[in-house]
Amino acid sequence: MQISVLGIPMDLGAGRRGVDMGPSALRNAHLAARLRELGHTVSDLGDVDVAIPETLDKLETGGLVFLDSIQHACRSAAESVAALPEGVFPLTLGGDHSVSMGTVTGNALRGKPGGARIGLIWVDAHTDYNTPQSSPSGNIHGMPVAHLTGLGDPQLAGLGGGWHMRPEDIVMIGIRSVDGRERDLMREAGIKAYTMKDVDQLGMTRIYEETLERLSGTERLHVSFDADALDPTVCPGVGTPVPGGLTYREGHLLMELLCESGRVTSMDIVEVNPILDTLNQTAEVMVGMAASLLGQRIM
Ligand code: 5AB
Ligand code: MN
Ligand code: MN
Ligand code: MN
Repeated sequence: MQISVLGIPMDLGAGRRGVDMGPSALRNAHLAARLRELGHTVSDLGDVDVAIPETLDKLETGGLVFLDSIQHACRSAAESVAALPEGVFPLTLGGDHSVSMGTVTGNALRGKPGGARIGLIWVDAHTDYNTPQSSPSGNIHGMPVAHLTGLGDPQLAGLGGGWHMRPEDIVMIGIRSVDGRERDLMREAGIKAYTMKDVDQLGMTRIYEETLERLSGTERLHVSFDADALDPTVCPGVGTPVPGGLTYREGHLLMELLCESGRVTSMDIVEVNPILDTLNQTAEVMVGMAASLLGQRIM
């Protein structure tokens, strides 16, 4: 397969600095070499232009912090991804999770100007379904999924023109931190979330099977993998750690099964924070997750 790597070195949407170094940490963890070993052709497209926070006025448009610059970076990411030829697998590297507003939009619009029906598998400790009104922090990285479904700020919800995700085409896995009003919005939208309790009770294989069944009507599948879905002992380099996360093997098993499905057409790796990490462990683990999704087998 042909894989195109694109970095979005942005931490404007997060409360803590450092995830802007995520793309560099992932490249240093030998991302391209690992994927080439699997027989893929890998081309690195470099990074999207992202503003440096020190050069900005924090409240650009009143209200949301760094709104204009986040919109700009997400739009560039969406345009770069949408321009890739069909058949190429975009592997997009964050950056904080607000980058996924751009990547998912770009993947939906690729080769289909009105937008394809895309299924979204959101692997995360958090549901990221806040709106500017419901958010306890104001941080945009807690809001990308809401904006993909058309809620929230029109500047961010409008990235795909008239295109939006259908809430029934979203499945979240690894969830263990949801804010009060965010939970109500999730229920109203009817988004399926497998919590850590579900992971314990059902096991990852059953969750995978139900997820594929649920998303069987979609044309393409995108995996958005937030490093904080994994337990903080596995991925310590994240800004919003929550105890009780996915084990190393649960993460790999999900990626291995999704690989076998042959249905996944794009992936994000986000929220890797080298400042908070132990010797680049988190980037190395996340490169392993991408390798499993893209064909690495034990035997
Ligand atoms: B992440 C929180 N729900 O909105 C908020 O890491 C955390 O992309 C969001 O999942 C975490 O600020 C965003 C409290
Ligand atoms: Mn997230
Ligand atoms: Mn998260
Ligand atoms: Mn985070």
